[in-house]
Amino acid sequence: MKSITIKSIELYPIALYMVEPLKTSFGVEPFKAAVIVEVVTESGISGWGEASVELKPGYGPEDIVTGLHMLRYHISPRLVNQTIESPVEVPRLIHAVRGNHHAKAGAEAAIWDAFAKTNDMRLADLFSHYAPDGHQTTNTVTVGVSIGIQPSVEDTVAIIQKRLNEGYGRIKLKIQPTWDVELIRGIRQALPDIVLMVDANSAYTLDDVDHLKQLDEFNLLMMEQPLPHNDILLHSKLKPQVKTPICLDESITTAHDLQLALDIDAIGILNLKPARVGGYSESLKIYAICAEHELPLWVGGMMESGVGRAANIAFASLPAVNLPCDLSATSRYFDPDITEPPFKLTDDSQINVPDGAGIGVKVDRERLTEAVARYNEKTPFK
Ligand code: OSB
Ligand code: MG
Repeated sequence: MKSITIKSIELYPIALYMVEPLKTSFGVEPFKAAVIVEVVTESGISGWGEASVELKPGYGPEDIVTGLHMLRYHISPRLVNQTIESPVEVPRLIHAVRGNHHAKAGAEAAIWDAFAKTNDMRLADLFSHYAPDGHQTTNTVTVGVSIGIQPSVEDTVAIIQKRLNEGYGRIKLKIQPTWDVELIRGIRQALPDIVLMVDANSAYTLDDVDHLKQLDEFNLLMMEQPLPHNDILLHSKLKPQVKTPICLDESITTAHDLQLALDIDAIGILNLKPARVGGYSESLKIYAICAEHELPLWVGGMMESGVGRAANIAFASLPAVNLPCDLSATSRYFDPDITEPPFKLTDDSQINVPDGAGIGVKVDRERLTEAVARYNEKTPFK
């Protein structure tokens, strides 16, 4: 494959209004914040990536200002002028920068896109190339939708109904200790057969075991990240006490974390977010471990713009991703997005991988400029 030489890196902090905000156990964001990364190669190709940093360090430790800072002063300088023979070399180039996974993932993603475009390949095929032998892209991703905390059970049923009508075959509800058993009981009364799961975003402690056991009767697909973000050990103590499968999100930030979670039997399912683990190179390592151990796997999201979502969709088309992903249609997130064409849901709750090279969707520069202006106007960090 052809190598790329990075000539420059442009950073665009953006704000996009969400069609439907996502209230979680740690709060709600007024808009979707992210840093869009453009890597320009010596031969004039632009690769796009998204550092999906938010406004509050609630899900992860970064925010948009730290993301911008790390990208500008610590990550980009290590990449500009480098010749890259393979995108899996990137983590080594920025290894001296500790942590800051979302920022690193944004830069790495832009390089993956530039590399795929330089070699006139779809990103999905490039990921397949680095996946275990025989793991070709399936060209489609089975998806679900993530629904935030609503004021009442009735409101929640109404939104679920709307999403079911749009074609989503799996519903994820955000929960918190004051809003869980009663909510799920109400949903199950109205909708006994839907594929349903919950995400606690680390809101519980091991003292809540008896409380969490009450969710066992509702036939949930899984319970995502019930316990603290940095505590794999506690999840190993919870897992044998509940019937609902335990899915880890926040706790798994490296391939090493996943190996540990498997070794101590703390995990039943993995939500892999490429941003959380620092990019697609680490994601491919994690993917290979999941495939080897037959650990059920799906790809999560950070309410990414089309730039971040396109790459995640390409990754999620790998065959060992075998549960519905949090990669919904564009209409669930933004109107309009900064990319074209929008991602659409098929009748069987799937999204197709686009045909074009790289991420396969085009960045609309005018909308990108508007989104940067919106960020500069609305940012609380002036
Ligand atoms: O915990 O999975 C999460 C969004 C932002 C931060 C954390 C999470 C989420 C989601 C989003 O649930 C799902 C999506 O991108 O559709
Ligand atoms: Mg989650």
